[in-house]
Amino acid sequence: MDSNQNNNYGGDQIQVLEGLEAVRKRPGMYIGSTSARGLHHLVYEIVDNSVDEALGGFCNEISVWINEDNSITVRDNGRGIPVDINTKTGKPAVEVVFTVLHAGGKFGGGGYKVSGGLHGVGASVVNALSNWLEVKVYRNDNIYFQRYERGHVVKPLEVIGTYEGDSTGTEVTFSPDGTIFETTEYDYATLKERLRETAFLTKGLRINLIDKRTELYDGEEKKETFHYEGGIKEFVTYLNRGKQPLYTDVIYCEGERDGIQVEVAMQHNDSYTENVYSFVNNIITPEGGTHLEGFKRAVTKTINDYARNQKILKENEPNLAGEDIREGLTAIISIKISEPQFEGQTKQKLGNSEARAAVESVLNEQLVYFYEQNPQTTKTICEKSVLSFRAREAARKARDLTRSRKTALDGAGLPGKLADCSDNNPKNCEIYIVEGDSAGGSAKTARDRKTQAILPLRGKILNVEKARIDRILGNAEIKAMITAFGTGIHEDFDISKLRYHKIIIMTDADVDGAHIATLLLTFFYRFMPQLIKDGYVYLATPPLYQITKNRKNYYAYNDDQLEKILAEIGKEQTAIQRYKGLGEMDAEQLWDTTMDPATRILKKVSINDDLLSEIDLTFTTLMGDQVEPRREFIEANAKYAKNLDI
Ligand code: TSJ
Repeated sequence: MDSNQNNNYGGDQIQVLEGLEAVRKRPGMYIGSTSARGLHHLVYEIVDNSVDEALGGFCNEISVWINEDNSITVRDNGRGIPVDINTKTGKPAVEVVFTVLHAGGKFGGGGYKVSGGLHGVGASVVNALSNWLEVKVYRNDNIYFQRYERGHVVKPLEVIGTYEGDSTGTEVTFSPDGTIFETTEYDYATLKERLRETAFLTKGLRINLIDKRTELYDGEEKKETFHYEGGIKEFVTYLNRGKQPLYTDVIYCEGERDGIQVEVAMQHNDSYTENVYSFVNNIITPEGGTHLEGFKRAVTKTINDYARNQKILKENEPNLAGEDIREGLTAIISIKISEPQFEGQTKQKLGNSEARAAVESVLNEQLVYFYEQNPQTTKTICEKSVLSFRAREAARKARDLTRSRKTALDGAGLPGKLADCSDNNPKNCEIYIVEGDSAGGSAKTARDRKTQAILPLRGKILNVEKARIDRILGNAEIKAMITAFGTGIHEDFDISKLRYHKIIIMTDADVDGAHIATLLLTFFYRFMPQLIKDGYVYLATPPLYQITKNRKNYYAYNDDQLEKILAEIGKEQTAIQRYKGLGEMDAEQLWDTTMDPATRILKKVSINDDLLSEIDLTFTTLMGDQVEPRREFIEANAKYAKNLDI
C-alpha cells in the first residue's frame, strides 16, 4: 500500500449534501456550461477518478472509448470501486458514489486526491446529466453491475459474473443527456489533447483513446496511446514544438521535502512569451500560488547568483528581474501534496506555505548543480535574460508615455486619432478599432457620439509575436490602443481602469481584414488576455452584399442570406453590390449595417483554455517565424473558413 495513504476508506465518511435534482436544474454550476465544453468535462470528471487511482499507485492503464452512439466508456485496471455497504445509507459504496453529490471527494483512496477546491464534483454529477450510466466493478473475483437513468438507480447492485486472473478494475459507460447539452457529439481531437496532457502529468501511466464511430474514418476505428516515461520533461518538449528551443536539454528537477513531491521541467525558446504552468495533484492551478512562487524565487536567485559569479552581471549592475529570466521560458511545475489548501475567489490558487519552501529548496539545490554541469546552456539563459532586461529598460520610458492620464473629466493624453465618446461611464462606452483612415472617417461621422468612440488604425499593426517589448511599445498604433483603453499592460494591467466595456474590431470582410483582426487579437491575447477572458472583445460584422430593388436596400452578411433575400424579393431588376471594404460604404450605410446597436451583429471573442498548449501554439503557428507549421495549420483549418474573398 502507498505510504501516503492517510485517509482510510470508510463508507461512513460519506456526507449527504444535496440531491442530484439540483445538478439537473443548474448544470452550469457543476460543470461550467452545457456547451461542447461541458460535454467534454463529463469525460474528464470520470477519467480523473481513474487518474487518482493511478496516482495512488494502484493502476497503470486507462482506456477511453467514444462509442458509436457518442456514449463514453472509461475503464481502468485499479482496485475497483468498493462495493461494501455504507452503514449510514445502507447502500453499496459504489451506488453512493454515483447517487450522492460530493460523495466522490470524500473517499480518500489515492494518496493525493484533491479534496475541496477545484474539480472532483465527481461521478454523481456525470450520472445526473446522463440519459443512462452503467458501472461494472471487477473486485473480489466478481463482476458487479449497476445501471442508472438520469441519476436514478434502476435496480440494486448485482453480481453478473466472475472474472479470471487478477484484472481488477472499474468500467463506466455513460450517455450524456441530449435535453441538457447543446450538443452530444464528442470531438476526438479535444479528448485526445486533454488525455495526452493527463498522460504527461502522470509518467508511466498508459492512456488509450479509441473512437468507434467508424463512419468518421472510412470504416476504421481510430486508436491512439499516450504513455510518457519522461513525464513533464516530454510535456515541455511538446509545448515547445513549433518553436525554436535555445538549447537542447530540458532542465529537469525532482525531489521530495516534507512529504511534498516536487517535479519541475523547463526549457527556453527564442520567443518572448512566458509559458509557465503549475499543477497540484495533476490539477492545473491557473492562478498559481505558493508552488509557483517557490519556482520563481529559486530560478531568479540561482540565475542571478550564476550571472554574478561569472561576471555576466557587473558589480554595479542591478539584478535581473524574474520576468527577464522567464522571457521565452516554457515550464511545468507539478507538485503532489496530501492536503492542498486552495485560496482566492475561484479557489484556484495554492495556499500551503510549505509548498513554497519545498519547491524552492529542491530547485535551489538541483538548479545550481545543473548550471555547473551545463555552463554553455546556462550562459545562453543569462544572455537572453540580459537582452530582455535591456529591452525592458528601454521600454519603460515608452510605457510611461502610454499610461493613461485621462481623468474622469478631461481627455488629456489620449491619442490624437481617437474620436472619444462623451459618456463617462465605461459600461455604456464602446470603442471601434477601425482598419484604415477612410473607414475611420465614415465611422466617425456615423457613430453615436455619446457612447461610441472610434480609433482608426493605419494599415497593419505590428506583429507582437515577433517583436521585443521595446519595439512593441514604441509602435504608434499599439501605443494609441493602450492609452485609449486605459488599463495598462502586463503587470500594470488593471481591468477596473478599462474605459470601454466593448472593444470592437472592425475590419474589411476580406483576407487582409482577417489578417489585421488576427494581429489585433494576438496583441490583446499576449498583452491584455483578461480583456478577452472577461468578454470585452468583439468582432464587428460588416455585410458582404448590398441588394437594391425599387430604391430599397437589403443587406446580406453571407451567401445563404443573399440567396434568401433574392428568393424573397425576386431576382429581377436588382444591381447586387459585393462590398470589398468598409470604405465603400458611406456613413449612413455603415451605421445601418454594422454599427447600430439595435441591428448590428457582434461576435464575442472567447478563449477556451481547457487545453493549455492549444491557444499558445495557434498564435505561435499563425504569427511566428516558421512557415511549414503555418501552412499545415491553414490547410487543416481551411474547412472552417467562411466568406473568403481571395
Ligand atoms: F468515480 C467513478 F465512479 F466515476 C469512477 C471511479 C470511474 C472510473 C472509470 C474509475 C473509478 C475508480 C475508482 N477507479 N478506481 C477507483 N478506486 C476506488 O474507488 C477505491 C478502490 C479501493 C479502495 C480501497 O480502500 O480498497 C478505495 C477506493 C476509493
